[in-house]
Amino acid sequence: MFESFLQTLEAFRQDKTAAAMLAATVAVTVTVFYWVTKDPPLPKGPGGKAPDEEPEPPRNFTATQLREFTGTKEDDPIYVALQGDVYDVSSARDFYGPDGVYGGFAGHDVTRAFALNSLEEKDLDDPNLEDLTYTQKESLHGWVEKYKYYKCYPVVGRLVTPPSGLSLTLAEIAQYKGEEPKEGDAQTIPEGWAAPPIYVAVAGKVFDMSFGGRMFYGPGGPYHFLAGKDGSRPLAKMSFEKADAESRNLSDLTDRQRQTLEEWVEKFINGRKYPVVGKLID
Ligand SMILES: *[C@@H]1O[C@H](CO)[C@@H](O)[C@H](O)[C@H]1NC(C)=O
Ligand SMILES: CC(=O)N[C@H]1CO[C@H](CO)[C@@H](O)[C@@H]1O
Repeated sequence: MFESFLQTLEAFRQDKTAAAMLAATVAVTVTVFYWVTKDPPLPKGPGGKAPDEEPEPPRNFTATQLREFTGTKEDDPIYVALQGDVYDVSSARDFYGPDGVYGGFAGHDVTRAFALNSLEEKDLDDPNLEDLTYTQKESLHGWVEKYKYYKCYPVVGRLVTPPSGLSLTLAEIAQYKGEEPKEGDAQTIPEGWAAPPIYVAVAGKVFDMSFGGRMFYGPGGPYHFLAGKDGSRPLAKMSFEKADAESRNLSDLTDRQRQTLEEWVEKFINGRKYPVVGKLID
């Protein structure tokens, strides 16, 4: 259909007949109708461009995720973390870009380095601020003011250290669906986090999707049905079926589906770098 649409357009371009114009209109209408009425798309496989590649509202970053934002390519954003906030300093690419004097800061927590007015690598990503002198604290304060009020770099999120090494049952995971806790809920938003965690178990590992995946796994997102669940079967089968999301039985998966599952795990760990907070236990 697309091809014939192109041919019609070509005829139209050459200004052959008014009929071509009419045909083009019909083709466009049919195409639009097709896209509007077709089934909702299945989750895209790890090979394809995942829908969770789109821009996000403010989010929380792990240190590992922050490392990605060094502006290596011309249009890539450049982020640095200062006192827990992650700033988008892309507008100062001349300084923080790969060729800038502050290029080494890109993708790092610069809090201690800024307090010490240090360009040394060892002062990056060092959370220790206890030994700062009064002057160093003042210096840090000055940088924060500069970032916030003078440069007005946008804050894109928070730098957060997620838990790791937890052993979680399915019942425990079910409490972390990224929904705002209601009065009397056992689960609360951890200190320093704005958004509650979103746990999804995949092949025995428990990922927190709130680190950059909130649009997809959070409330209202297309994959929210996996939140608080063991997502292994639905992801392996690329299935939106409720029965798959409720089942943990993997015995009937085909080799291809098992491979797809492995690819998801690989994508979550090395691609999206969602933190693994622990393992799923029975
Ligand atoms: C898992 O699924 C297979 C194939 O459908 C079935 O034979 C088996 O009984 C199931 N196992 C459990 C524990 O439900
Ligand atoms: C969406 C999201 O999770 N972002 C939050 C990360 O945490 C900080 C503070 O804890 C919030 O301000 C962000 O909105």
